[in-house]
Amino acid sequence: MTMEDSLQVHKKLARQDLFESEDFYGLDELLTEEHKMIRAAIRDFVKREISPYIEDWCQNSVFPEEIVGKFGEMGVFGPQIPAEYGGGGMDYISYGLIMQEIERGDSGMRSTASVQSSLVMYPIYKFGTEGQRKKYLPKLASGKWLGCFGLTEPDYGSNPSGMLTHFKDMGDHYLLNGSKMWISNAPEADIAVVWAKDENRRIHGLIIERGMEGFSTPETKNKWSLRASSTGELVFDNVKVPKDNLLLNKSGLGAPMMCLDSARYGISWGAVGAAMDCFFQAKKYSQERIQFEKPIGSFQLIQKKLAEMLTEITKAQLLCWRLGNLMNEGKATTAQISLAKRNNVEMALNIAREARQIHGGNGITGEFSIMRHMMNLESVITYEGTHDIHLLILGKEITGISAFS
Ligand code: TGC
Ligand code: FAD
Repeated sequence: MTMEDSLQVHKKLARQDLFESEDFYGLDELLTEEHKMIRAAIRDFVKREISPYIEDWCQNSVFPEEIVGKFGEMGVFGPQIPAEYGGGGMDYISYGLIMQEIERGDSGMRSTASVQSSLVMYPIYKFGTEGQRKKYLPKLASGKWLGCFGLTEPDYGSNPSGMLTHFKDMGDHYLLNGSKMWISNAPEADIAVVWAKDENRRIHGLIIERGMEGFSTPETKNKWSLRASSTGELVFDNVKVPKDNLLLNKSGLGAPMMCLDSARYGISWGAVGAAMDCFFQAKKYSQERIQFEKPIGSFQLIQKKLAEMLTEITKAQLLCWRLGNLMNEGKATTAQISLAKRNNVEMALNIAREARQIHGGNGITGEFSIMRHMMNLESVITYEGTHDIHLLILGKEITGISAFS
């Protein structure tokens, strides 16, 4: 077989998704049989339903709407929500493993899942009335409906407390005006959990349904990142919102921030998935690619890259496992979650960059998932709080002094 033939075979195999995970520190011993079964089921699903198509979806910037129903059938939506509302009633380690496996396939697919679970189902479950829970959660869990979360505005990203979107009490309804931008799932969403200020400038969550007059969701085009996830704006032009759609049980910035704690936790695991995929491919490529009549994996500089990748992935896995247990005990703090999100996303981005180098020219093509992960992770390091915002959250925790105000 010539080198060209061998590369062609390798490319076909990459599309087939032969991924196998490393477990360098025997972390599987820390998981229950149920955790391992959930992970295996989602890994199998990703290999079957995402990996064969994801390059085409991304190259053509297509959000595969049919994935929403499939995620619902797989129990990907609301794994942490009680079963009586259609959720999975699982623990936070299971939730993390699901995010890890989906993001191993693609960060954009994980975005769809984490927005639905942590940013739409979670606030409705946590801050909604029983009527709202029963009306929305089963449809969201099954994937019949897709939701989105509107916090960021054109002029208020890292500092959402300045938001301008507002509503007025009109007696029998609220009147909502304003706009949100950079909203994952917006163009296809059936409902949006939107954060807006009342007449006393207090922040509340409202459930906005597609079809309400004055509500539109223009798509954000020309992204180089998360191309299989759809992103858009939410525009509210005198939208009449029924009073039943207010999330009654918590107000203030703390409400959306609690949702972000849950989503950022999931991203900590998801980023490890993307890193694991890059490492798997880099290791395989380094064993197969011949230069100077030897596999490139025989060169010390390539071994250094691989050794450092495995070290960082192992440390991040341990961090996730411990954080998952703190989440299960209800003890995880915002700063602990920031540390894990910040560390793990940067780790994954660095690994994607190193893996791309190991692939040489091939690394820039869609034949391998590396460049796609790398571009996706540029969004992941920005959304749910930028890398530097998480550093400042940690800075405040350490010093007791806020750098924001
Ligand atoms: P600060 O003074 O720190 O806090 C204001 C009020 O909020 C409370 N709070 C929390 N409560 C519960 N849990 C948390 N994690 C909380 N964080 C803050 C806090 O106690 C206070 O309450 P009160 O009653 O005393 O008023 O706020 P600040 O104005 O200094 O702002 C700092 C902050 C926290 C907003 C900033 O650090 C930050 O996190 N900015 C980042 C914004 C962000 O992450 N946006 C994400 C948008 S959603 C998204 O990106 C989805 S992408 C999804 C995908 O596709 O996967
Ligand atoms: P800015 O806040 O303008 O920040 C610009 C730069 O300034 C950053 O480097 C930041 O770290 C830095 N900076 C800001 N303040 C400080 C400071 N005090 N000290 C030091 N540096 C600072 N939002 C939603 O509400 N829902 C969604 O579903 C959603 N999905 C998204 C999907 C994608 C693909 C992307 C890219 C974003 C999404 N976002 C979403 C928005 C995301 O949360 C914001 O982009 C993010 O919070 C940063 O806000 P910004 O883009 O306005 O940047």
